[in-house]
Formats: sequence, structure tokens, C-alpha cells
Amino acid sequence: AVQAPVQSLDFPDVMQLRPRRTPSFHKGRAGKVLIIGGAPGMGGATIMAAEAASRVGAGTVNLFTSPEHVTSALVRCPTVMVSGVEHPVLSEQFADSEGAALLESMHKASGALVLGPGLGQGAWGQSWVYWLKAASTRPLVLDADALNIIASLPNPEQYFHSVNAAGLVITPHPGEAARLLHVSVAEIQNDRYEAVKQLVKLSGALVILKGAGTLVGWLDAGGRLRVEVCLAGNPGMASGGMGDVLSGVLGGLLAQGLSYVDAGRLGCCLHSEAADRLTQTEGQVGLLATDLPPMIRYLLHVKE
Ligand code: NPW
Ligand code: AMP
Ligand code: MG
Repeated sequence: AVQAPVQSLDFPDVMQLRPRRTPSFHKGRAGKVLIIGGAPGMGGATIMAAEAASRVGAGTVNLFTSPEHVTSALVRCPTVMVSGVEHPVLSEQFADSEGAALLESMHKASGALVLGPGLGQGAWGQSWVYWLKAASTRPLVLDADALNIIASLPNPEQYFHSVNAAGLVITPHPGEAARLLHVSVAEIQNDRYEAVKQLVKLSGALVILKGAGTLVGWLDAGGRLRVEVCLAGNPGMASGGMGDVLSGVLGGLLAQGLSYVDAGRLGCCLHSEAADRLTQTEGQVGLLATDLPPMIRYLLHVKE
């Protein structure tokens, strides 16, 4: 339920925000995305995010993942540069040459960062969350286990507000939102407008509260809360990996220079509209997250 009147995102209107290319365009202009995640057992999440970031037009995509996922990532997406990182060694005590080398390669690889899909909540994931707060001055998308780790900190608000990122986007589903706000999933769903309002207050970010009727909320330049609803999307999207693809889409749009508000609004529309187009012809059951990126590419191409 959405208890306050909110404007709906208009697809043709939002499509005006899509990235465009001039004849002399080159990959350096299309930006860089760094996706971090893929703890053992969840390598697919970041591979899907990386593929989505590529399909939305990012110039280069880097993936830092567990060493065991490097081969599968390269086989699936040879366009992506994949590095296996055994130990993030990112705490202050490791500010030595290994940590410095990782930091340098991170800075080279990232115009925008995506952290969370398949990250896990163990020491490996926690190190990245701890360290990115200070290390990233780039636009940052936090999703999934990054949000779960932040939710378990003594003061999540303090974490969010100390993030250095040039633009912060968080993409909780109702379960992740419930953990961040320390309420039940039912409470989130009973008043999704209030939930998005509280999440914006907590994080200061552009918040994408996922699920049927995804809400996009942020504070405008005057500090007023803005909330819009994405009415596209369907239950065919209730399958593993859909959110991971959205994270990659957002990272790809941010890398191409869209503001965090524009990236969030356009990214949600593209993601949900792609699912609607695919289910029109093939039905909802059996829709795969990996089906979306080619359709998203098609939507970016068609004239409004
Ligand atoms: P319930 O049960 O209804 O009360 P989790 P996850 C709720 C990775 N993945 N509407 C729901 O609550 C992710 O990236 C890897 C209402 C449920 O209990 C993460 O890193 C994949 N409620 C990690 O797995 C593919 C909703 O949230 C809880 C809701 C764990 O992420 C899969 C479930 O959320 C996955 O993406 C909705 N629309 N949506 C891979 N191939 O590598 C969720 N809930 O416990 O955070 O688990 O989302 O699967
Ligand atoms: P995640 O739970 O992180 O994999 O994200 C699931 C994605 O699918 C989000 O973008 C949701 O908004 C979308 N989604 C899931 N179920 C539905 C639904 N019934 N209607 C519309 N969108 C949905
Ligand atoms: Mg998810």
C-alpha cells in the first residue's frame, strides 16, 4: 500500500534521460563501472550485475570477486575485466603495499561502484563495506548484503552519512528495508511511502524500495522529499537475480554521467519495462534475470 499521493514515473518522459553518443564518442567517455561481490556460492549475482552494466552502455566494466568465480565470469562475459580477490585486506592495519595496490586498481577501474549483490555477510563482505565508505568518492550503489551488513552495524545512519560517494543509491527489497529500519516486512509493505521516507532520512541517499510498485525517493535541492512510483514490472520478476541486474543497470548509468536521481529513475523504468515487454510474448513464469539485459538494450535504442 502507498498511503500518500505520489507521481508515477512516465516511461517516455524518463527515456529522455538516456545516455546519448556523438559520432566521435569513445569508450573512455562511456565511463567505468566496478562491481564488487560474489562470495563463494553467489558468484552469479555479480556476473549478472556486470553483464547488465555492459548492456546499458558502460565503456568498461571491472569485476572484483572471489577467485573461484573468475573463470565462470570470464566465460559468461569476456567483455568484463575480472579480478579474483582472496582477502580484501582493507582494514587500516593492512594499509601496506598489498592494500595500496588494491586501492590503486580500484580507483583505476571505477567511475561508479556497485557493492552488495552476492556479497555475503561474512568477513569478506564486511571488509568491503568497511573500507568503501572512506575509499569511494565515486557514485555508489549499495544493494543486498551491503545493506544487510550496514543494518547490523550499531549506527547505520552514521555509516551512510560518512560515505564519501559523489552520489549514493540504495536499492533495498522489502526484506532489506525491514532490516535497515528494524521493523517487520509487513510493516514496510503496509505503508511503503512511510518506509521510503524513513529510508531517505536514514541514508540521505536516493532510495529505490523494490517490489510491486517500486518507489523511488530522494531529497530535492531544497531538501524536500520527492517520491515517485514505477507502475511497470510484474510477478514474472519474482525470481533470483532480478535485483542484481538492477544494480548493474544503475552502475552503468551512473558511470555514463547520469546524476544519481536520473540514474535511479531511468534505471527502474528500463528494468521493469523490459520485464513487461518480455512477459507480453512469453508469459511470466520462467522469466530469467539474464533475459532482461538484451531487452534493456533494445529499449535504449527504440525511439520514444
Ligand atoms: P518474507 O519471507 O516475505 O517475509 P534475503 P535474497 C523479503 C544474492 N543472490 N516483497 C522476504 O520476506 C543477493 O544478491 C544471489 C515482500 C524474504 O524473507 C544477496 O546477496 C543470486 N518481501 C543474497 O543472495 C541470486 C520481500 O526478503 C526476504 C520481497 C541474499 O538475497 C539470488 C528475502 O531476502 C540472490 O539475488 C518482496 N518483493 N523481496 C545468485 N545467482 O548468485 C524480498 N522480500 O533474505 O535478503 O535474500 O534477496 O535472496
Ligand atoms: P531482488 O529481490 O533484489 O532480486 O529484486 C527483485 C526485483 O524484481 C526488484 O526490482 C523488484 O521490484 C522486482 N519485482 C519482484 N517482484 C515483483 C512484482 N510482483 N511486481 C513488480 N516487480 C517485482
Ligand atoms: Mg537482491
